[in-house]
Amino acid sequence: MAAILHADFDAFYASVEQRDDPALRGKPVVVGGDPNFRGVVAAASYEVRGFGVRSAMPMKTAMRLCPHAVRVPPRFDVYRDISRQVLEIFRVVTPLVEPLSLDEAFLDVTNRVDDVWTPVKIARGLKGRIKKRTALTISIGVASSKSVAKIASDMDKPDGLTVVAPGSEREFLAPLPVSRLWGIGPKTQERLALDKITTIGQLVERPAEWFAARFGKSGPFLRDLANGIDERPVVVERRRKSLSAETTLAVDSGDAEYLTEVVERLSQRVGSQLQRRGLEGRTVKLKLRLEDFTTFTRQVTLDGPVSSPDGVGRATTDMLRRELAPDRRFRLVGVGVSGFESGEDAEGENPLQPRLAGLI
Ligand code: DCP
Ligand code: MG
Ligand code: MG
Repeated sequence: MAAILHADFDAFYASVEQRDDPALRGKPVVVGGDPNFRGVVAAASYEVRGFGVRSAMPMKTAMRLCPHAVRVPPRFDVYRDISRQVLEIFRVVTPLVEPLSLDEAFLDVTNRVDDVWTPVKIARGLKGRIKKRTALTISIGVASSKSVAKIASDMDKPDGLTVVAPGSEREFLAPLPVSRLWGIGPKTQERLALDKITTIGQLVERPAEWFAARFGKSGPFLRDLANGIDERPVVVERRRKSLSAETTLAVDSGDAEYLTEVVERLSQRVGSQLQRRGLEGRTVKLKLRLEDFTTFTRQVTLDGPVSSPDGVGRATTDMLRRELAPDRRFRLVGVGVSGFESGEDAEGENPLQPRLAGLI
């Protein structure tokens, strides 16, 4: 039986800001962009969540819900460093670590488990080590699969530890809303509600044919997930397929000079990331969103690979020029590069030998 951990920091960006500025502790904190420039909430501290503030909400809405909230701009470099530190701690336990984002990862500890080191004990050890090293709390879910572990890590936040014993997956999932399952978004949730299906328990009562009819090709997978079955392995190497950056403009604009400047800045950002990672791509993409939210992309495949900020900039500004028109105003622009020929694997290497004793 596999033993999978899913670890996820609590209110990550917001907790880091509270850690580094004692004046913010115990206060409603939102991390994100300026409300006057269409800023969005990246992270909401637990204090501000009581007011209904959530990630991805416009900052304007957040400040209306909680006018005394303190807004802090994000510090990605700091978050990235913490993320690296924690991955190192994870890799002391097992090389089988799959990062999902800066603040979360799966660990396959199956081969590390014995009579003394139960999965729960490993999870407790990790939580303690991370708290000591970063002064932050992380919540962990322990289960026999990725899907259940991920759902479990969210059950007891903040500073949670939720264990789903092998064999009790169905029982654990049954009372939870269907939206907890991978791939069930708000639309699917609404459609299921029309059939009086709101919990995972109600979903699993449906026969296989119903799943196939309702969800097509992904029917069997979803049915498995609802039953607590998920055979997907923890994947250590995940080669990056593309690099991109985008920005919503402060004001919709059709101004050629301004737009070119923005596209060049994004190209610089993507290009320098390419260089930092030693990547070369052949496909350069420009993403555009008009003021009416119509979104489209233009892309070009180059004769030779591109790896420099200027190379990316030449390709994107060319494409931009062709899209400019007197009556066209843009709301968002983005730049991306894909089609890599060589490449690193950011998270693949494991310099540390697994050493469980290091956890205590
Ligand atoms: N994030 C973001 N935009 C989003 C969601 C998240 O920029 N729409 C960033 C900020 C979060 C971090 O990613 O702090 C981690 O995302 P999580 O979904 O794990 O959310 P939190 O860690 O903030 O809270 P939780 O305690 O619920 O995990
Ligand atoms: Mg989190
Ligand atoms: Mg997360």
